[in-house]
Amino acid sequence: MQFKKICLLLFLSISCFGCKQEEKQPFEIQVIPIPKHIQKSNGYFILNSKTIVEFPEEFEVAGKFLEDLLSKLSINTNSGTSNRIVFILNSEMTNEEAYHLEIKKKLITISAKTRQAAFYGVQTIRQLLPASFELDKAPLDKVKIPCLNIEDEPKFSYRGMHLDVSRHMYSIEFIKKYIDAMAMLKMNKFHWHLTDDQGWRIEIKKYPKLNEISSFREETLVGHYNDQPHQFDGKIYGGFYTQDQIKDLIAYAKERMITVIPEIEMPGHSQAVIAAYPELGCTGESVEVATKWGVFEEIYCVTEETFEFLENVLDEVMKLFPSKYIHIGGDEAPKIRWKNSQVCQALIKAKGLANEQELQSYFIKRIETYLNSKGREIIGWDEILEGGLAPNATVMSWRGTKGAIEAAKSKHDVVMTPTSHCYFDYYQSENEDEPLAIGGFLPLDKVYHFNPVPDKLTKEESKYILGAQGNLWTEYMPSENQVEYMAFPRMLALSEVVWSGTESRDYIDFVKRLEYFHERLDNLNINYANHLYDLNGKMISEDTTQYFKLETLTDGKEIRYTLNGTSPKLNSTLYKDSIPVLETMTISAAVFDNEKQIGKTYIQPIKLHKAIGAKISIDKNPHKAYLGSGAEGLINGIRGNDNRYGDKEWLGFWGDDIEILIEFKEEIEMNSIKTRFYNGNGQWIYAPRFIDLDFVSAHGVKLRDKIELETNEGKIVNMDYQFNKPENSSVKVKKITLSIPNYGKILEGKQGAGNKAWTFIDEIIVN
Ligand code: TNX
Repeated sequence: MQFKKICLLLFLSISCFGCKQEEKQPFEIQVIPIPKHIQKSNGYFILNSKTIVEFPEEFEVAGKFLEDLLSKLSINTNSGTSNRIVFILNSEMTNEEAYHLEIKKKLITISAKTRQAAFYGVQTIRQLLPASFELDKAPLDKVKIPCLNIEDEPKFSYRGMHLDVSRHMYSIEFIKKYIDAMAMLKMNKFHWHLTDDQGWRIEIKKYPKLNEISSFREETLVGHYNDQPHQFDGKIYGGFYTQDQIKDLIAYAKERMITVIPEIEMPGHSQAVIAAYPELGCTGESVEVATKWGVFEEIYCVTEETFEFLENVLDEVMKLFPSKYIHIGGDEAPKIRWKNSQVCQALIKAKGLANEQELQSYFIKRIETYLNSKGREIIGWDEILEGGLAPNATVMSWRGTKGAIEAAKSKHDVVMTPTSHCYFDYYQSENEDEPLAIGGFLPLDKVYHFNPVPDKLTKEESKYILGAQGNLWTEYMPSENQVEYMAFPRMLALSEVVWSGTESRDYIDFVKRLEYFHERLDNLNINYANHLYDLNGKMISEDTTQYFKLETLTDGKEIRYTLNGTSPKLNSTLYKDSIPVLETMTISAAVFDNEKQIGKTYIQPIKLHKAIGAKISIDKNPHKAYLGSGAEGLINGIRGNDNRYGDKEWLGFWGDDIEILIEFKEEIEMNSIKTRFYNGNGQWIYAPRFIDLDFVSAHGVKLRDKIELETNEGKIVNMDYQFNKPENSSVKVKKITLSIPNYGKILEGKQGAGNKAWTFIDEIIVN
C-alpha cells in the first residue's frame, strides 16, 4: 500500500541521517493540533540513548513522560553523543498553557510557566518523533529531530470531549485510552455523562438501590429507533463504576492534564433513578429503567425529598471529583408530570412562578445555590436558559447557537457543542455500509471548519465562549471499537478547532497531516474511520447538458470509473474533469494509488427525468443543518439515502409550510410526478399529511389536485401522482407548484411532543 510506503519513507528520512537526499526533502512538521508559530532552522538534534533530560520538580509529569518516550529507543548501542533536553520554568509567560520549544543541534529547551504547558510541549516533541514511538519499543537507536522554534498556545481554554456511559458502558481501561488520546491532542476537559434514563453508572454509597436497580436495564432496543415495530435483545445490560475506579480514573486524567467533569442529570433523563426510588417522581408509581432511547416523561418531582436526595448524591460526587464544574444536565425535561402534580402546582403558586419553565429554573437555581455554597459551579445544557438562567451557570449550547448567544450576551460563560458540528454520534460518511448511527451527517471537514464563536457576538461578548466539546452519545455504540470509530478522526479535527483557532487552519494541510497521523493511530491501536480516500460527487446542470464531477481529498492519486455497473479496475476509464451524463446510468468509481485501489468503491446511480435542468425555487430556506445540495438538489437525478436524511440530497425544514416552484424552459408533456418524504418520528421528522399540486400550461391552463399521504406508513412516505388521462394524451405543463404544509405539532406521547415537526423532502421526479 502506497500509504505505508510514504510512512516508511518518512521514517527512513528521520532515521537514516547522513543520507544526502534528505537535505532536498525538507522535513514536514506533522503535529496535530498545528502549533501557532513554527520556524524551521537548519540541522537536526540527534536523539539517542545518551540524551539527558533535565526538569524542575514542578514539571515532573512532563519530564517523566518524555523520559518514558526516550526509554523506548533501543539501548543496545553506544553510539551517539550526550546532548540535553532541558525544561525551563518561565513564570513570565502570559498564557498559562503556552510553551516555547526550541530545538537546536545540541540542546532542546521547553519553556513553560505551568505543568500543563510543559506537558503540551512534550506532546509536540512526541509528534515530532516517528510513529514507532507509540509502540512499546521503538525499533530505532537514534532519531533526528529537525531544528526549529515553536511558540504555541491554545485559542480556547475549554477543549473538551464527552462520553455517555449510560446508554452503553465501557471499561475503565478503555476510558483511560480515550483520555490518553485526548492528552496527545492537548484537550483538557473530559465530560463524563454518568447518568441517564437507561442506566446510572456511579457508585453512591448512601443510596444502594441506585446501583442495585438503576444501574441495570432489562433489555436493549435492537436496530434503529425509527425501525418499527421496536425489537429488543432480551438481555440484562448494566453495571456501574465503583468510587475507587472513579478516583483512579480522575488521578490518571490529572497526570495527563485533564479535568474530569461529572454529569448528574436533573430534572429530566432520570427515569432510571425513579425506577429505584419511585417516591422521587411525581406519580409515586414504579417505572422500569428505560430500554429504548429518547426523552421520557418520568422526571424528578420538585419536592424537598428530591432536593435532599440530590444534595446527598452531589456530596458524594464532590468528594470524588475535584473539578470546579459539576454538570447538572437540565436538558429535555418534559413538563407533563409537573403539570399534573398538585405538589408542583402548589409550589408554582407559592413561589409566584409563571409556569413549569420557571419551576425548572427554580429547581436549577436551588441546586446551583447548593453547589456554589460548596465552592463549585454548575454547567447545564442550554435548556437551563428557559424560565431564567441561574446566576453563575455556564451554558453548554447544543441546540445550535441561539442559547450561546443569549448566555454570552447576559455575561455567562458558554461551552459550544452544537449538534451541527460537535455531535460525533452522527454519520461521518455517506457510504451505504457505514455502521448504524443515530442519524444526521457530520463529516470531518465540517468539524474542521467549525468556528466556536457565533458571529452575532461582539468582541467583548466572545470572551464568554470558553471553547468547544465533541459529544459521544452512545445509543448506537455498543462497543469500544465503535466509540473509537465515531470519535476518530473527528476528535483530531476538533483539537485543531479549539487549540489552533481559525487563523492557522488549512483543511488540505490538515488532511495531509492526518494521512501521516494514521500510522500513529494504528500503533496506538485506535480504530479510527478512514474516509480520506472516499469520493465526493456532484451533478452539474448547465442549460441542456448535465455532467458529474468527482473529487477526492488527498493529492497525487487517480480516480477510475465505470458506467456499466461493474467495479472500477486499474484499466477502467481515468477520470479527468467531469463525466458527461447523457442517459440514466450508474457511476462506480474509486481512488487508485500506485496501481492499487485504496478506499471504498463509490456507487452513484443517476436517473434522468424531465425536471433536470429546470428552474426550481422554494419559498423558505431549509434549516442550515440540512441544506442538502440546495433547491437544485431536488431535481438533480440523484436520490437521497433510504436511511439517512442528513445526506447531500434530502432537504430539511423545521416547522415551515413550504412551496416549491418548478419552471420549465419550454412547455413539457408529462404524465407523472413523484417525490418522497422522510418519516423518522424518533427524530421529530414527519411526512406532511397532504400536498397540493398546481400545474400550469404555457397558455395558462390550470390543473389542481390534492394528495393525501399516509403518514404512519414507515420510515419513508412516497408521493406518486399520475394524471388521470385518456390513453396516449399527456398533459402539457410549463410550471408546477408543490404546496407542502408542515405536519404540525408533534402529538402527546411521541418523542418531541408539543414541538414543531420537521419536513424532509427528496428528489422530485417528473416523467
Ligand atoms: C440529545 S444533547 C440528548 C441526548 C441524546 C442525544 C443524541 C442532549 C443534551 N440530549 O440525550 O443522547 O441527543 O444525539
